[in-house]
Amino acid sequence: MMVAADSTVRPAAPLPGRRLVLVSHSLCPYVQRAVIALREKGVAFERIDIDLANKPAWFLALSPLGKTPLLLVPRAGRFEAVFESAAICEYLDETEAPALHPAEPLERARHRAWVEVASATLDLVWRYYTAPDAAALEACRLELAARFGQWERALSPGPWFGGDRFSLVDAAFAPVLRYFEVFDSFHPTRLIAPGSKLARWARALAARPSVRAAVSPGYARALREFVERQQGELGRLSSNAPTTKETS
Ligand SMILES: N[C@@H](CCC(=O)N[C@@H](CS)C(=O)NCC(=O)O)C(=O)O
Repeated sequence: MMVAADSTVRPAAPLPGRRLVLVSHSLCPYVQRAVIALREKGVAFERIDIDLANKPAWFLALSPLGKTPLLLVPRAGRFEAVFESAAICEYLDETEAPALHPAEPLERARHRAWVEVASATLDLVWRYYTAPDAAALEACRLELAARFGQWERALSPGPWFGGDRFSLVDAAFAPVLRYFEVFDSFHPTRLIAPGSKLARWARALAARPSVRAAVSPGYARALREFVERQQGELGRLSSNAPTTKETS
């Protein structure tokens, strides 16, 4: 998924230190997963936001697909780079307490599979905010509604995806649901039925400190500006609606 080109710094190559470094982009939903995992575990890290429209050479040398997030792990005076959000979150889960994946193998496999569902949904979200006209937007909304219906059936009674423990699945879905907090503020999608398990889950995720800290205070405005630059139907609806009140 391609994201915004501006409002990012262009750092020099990070110098090896003792802390983990998360190479990020301010709007990237996959980065948010890694930040949430790091914060849930209370691990100190440095976040470096880069410009994905002008990728630094050091980043391209470390990230085979040229994508954020990238986790730089200090090792013997240099950095080892871990790429792909799932690999990063799994690495953090294997090295830092508390465990965010369930211990039971079948339940863990189910959680890993649902992380993939969250990733596939991010592709659909991209199609939603780039849909060229009202008919395409509505077609994507209906696809999303079918997905959201699946989640409602898969969700535990709560508060989290699998029950009473926050997990990596929660970290993977939180950025998906955050999009709709912003989109619904100017064009209601009616994807989350009031009183549903999904509504309660979305509220719990939005209030979770690790989730709130995964984006900067200007996120909602920056996301709307980014969507408006896509010049699709949702961007037009955003331009014609009042400014978002910041919720993050
Ligand atoms: N499968 C990757 C997806 C990461 C991804 O798509 N990152 C986007 C930003 S949200 C990116 O870096 N895009 C730049 C590009 O594709 O050139 C993951 O889970 O980490």
